[in-house]
Amino acid sequence: IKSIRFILGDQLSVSLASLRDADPDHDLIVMAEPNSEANYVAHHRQKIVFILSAMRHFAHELREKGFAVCYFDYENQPTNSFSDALKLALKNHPVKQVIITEPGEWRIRTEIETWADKFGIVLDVRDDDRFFAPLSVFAEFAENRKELRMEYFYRQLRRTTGILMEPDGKPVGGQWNFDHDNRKRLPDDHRPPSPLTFKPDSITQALLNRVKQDFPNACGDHESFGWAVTRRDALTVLDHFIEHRLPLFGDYQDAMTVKSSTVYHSLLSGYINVGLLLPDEVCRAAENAYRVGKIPINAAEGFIRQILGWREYVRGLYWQMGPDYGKGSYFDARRPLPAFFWDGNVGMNCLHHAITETLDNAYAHHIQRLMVIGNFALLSGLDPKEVCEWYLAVYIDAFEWVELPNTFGMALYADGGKMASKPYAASGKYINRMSDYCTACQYSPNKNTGPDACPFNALYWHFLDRNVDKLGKNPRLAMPYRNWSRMNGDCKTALIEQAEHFLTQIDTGKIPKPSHQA
Ligand code: FAD
Ligand code: DLZ
Ligand code: SF4
Repeated sequence: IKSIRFILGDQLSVSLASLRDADPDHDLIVMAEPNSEANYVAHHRQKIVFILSAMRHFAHELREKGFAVCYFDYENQPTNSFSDALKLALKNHPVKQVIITEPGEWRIRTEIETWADKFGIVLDVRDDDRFFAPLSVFAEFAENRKELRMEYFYRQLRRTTGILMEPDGKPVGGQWNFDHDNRKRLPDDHRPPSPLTFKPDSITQALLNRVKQDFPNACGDHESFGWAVTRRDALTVLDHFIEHRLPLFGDYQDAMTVKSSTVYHSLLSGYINVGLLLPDEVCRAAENAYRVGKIPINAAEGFIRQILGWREYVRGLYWQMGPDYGKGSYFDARRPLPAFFWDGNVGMNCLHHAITETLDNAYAHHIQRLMVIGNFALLSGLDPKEVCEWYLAVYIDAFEWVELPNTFGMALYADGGKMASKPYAASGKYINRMSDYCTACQYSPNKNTGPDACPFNALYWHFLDRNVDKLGKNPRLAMPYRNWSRMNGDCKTALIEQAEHFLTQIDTGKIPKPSHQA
């Protein structure tokens, strides 16, 4: 054995930079399930089972290819950290060289940086080229720019990859963006098809049987586990999505409904983030479906923008901002996370659905994450640290490089606008326009004050009013501030009192529960 190839839980791709030149005769693969990774937040039980099962299947695949895999599972060979696992591996196989692909978060990057000195080895850390853009390309993009915006980075990547581009350098369909076509409400009689799920095999089932007792800090329900855990099954999900869901993905991209927790979304984020699917193959499959006439341009562009645009942008931003991104709070928000984030027991029907579905499935789609839960956290002034920890824990796809910019930057605007040009703050009228949640809610989206007024309405004005120093000059908020200033004094006072009453209900834990439980 000449070298160790250390593979992390979100690096399950055979084409990984640190695997593609590996040689079964000379390289030892090391993988581990350390205590540190299971416990840095109260991960959802499905997330733990998903990652561990996918890792175990991946190790099996590598063994079938002839590799020796030294696998530290949590049951039989427990370890405290990745460093601990490497130390044990080196004890049995004292090699000079360790090869790894750069990890997905600062915490582990810092840990790995100690390895060369600590273990007296040569450490080869390779770029993670599963992304479209190397980090140096983002750094160059960011250089000399006063503000960073996704749209420009996305267009740059469309050009360099040629995805959805005409030979003459123009975007396919004549526009870069079809967002205005992608804001339809789901018709009342329309029920989206169910996504593809899988019956757990013996490896997954064994983990499901033990997850509750072995990971007592974990949250959420594991009963509904239907995730793919191998590349083969993840590819089947991709095909199924392209065939049955992508055609209407664009139209209903922003829609929310009690009838479906997934609408037309792909549910591919977990697979892409752990490496079972590659972003390039996912985008090319969507592009191909458009080019052969199976899907409209608003679906193809809308979907590809999420991966080639947002996913690449947030990854670049995470590393560009440095290890302190995520500390502090632009609005000085300090309210603790309400207990209902852990059980969904809240009477606001939109929030009740979004949180309950999250805890049941380790999944909520983007608009639920951003415009319901995130919007609530922003308007109520919840502490960004606690909110970010919650998001990092509860979703199947949550890894810090992607979770943090989305939560801290996009949803909470806690970075003061480094990630997004304005806070995604909205009243109940937005939620009512894009969903059917309000019909069965004890509150009314059309009322601003009174016991049955939608709390989002007064909170929205309270948020703008209390942050006027920080947001009053933002041109994108000129209209709501103008409306606020034109409102008469009594009206303003009533709204502020209404919001403060509600905030007190949060602080005292007396926020109304769903009416059937009240
Ligand atoms: P689809 O709607 O089908 O989108 C297709 C793909 O595009 C996704 O699979 C994902 O790979 C990518 N994508 C879409 N939006 C984003 C985005 N904003 N940033 C990065 N990639 C994106 N995504 C994560 O992968 N991990 C997270 O921890 C995470 N946390 C989030 C927290 C908040 C507060 C918000 C607002 C968004 C977060 N997102 C996160 C982004 C997005 O909500 C999820 O990627 C998406 O909901 C996953 O479901 P899907 O695969 O069905 O996505
Ligand atoms: C999130 C997670 C969990 C729960 N467990 C493991 C594990 O047992 N082994 C592992 O290698 N990775 C795990 N992960 C993912 C890591 O916390 C981390 O986010 C990535 O490895 C960073 O690249
Ligand atoms: Fe949510 Fe308000 Fe609608 Fe109730 S009325 S579902 S709280 S937006």
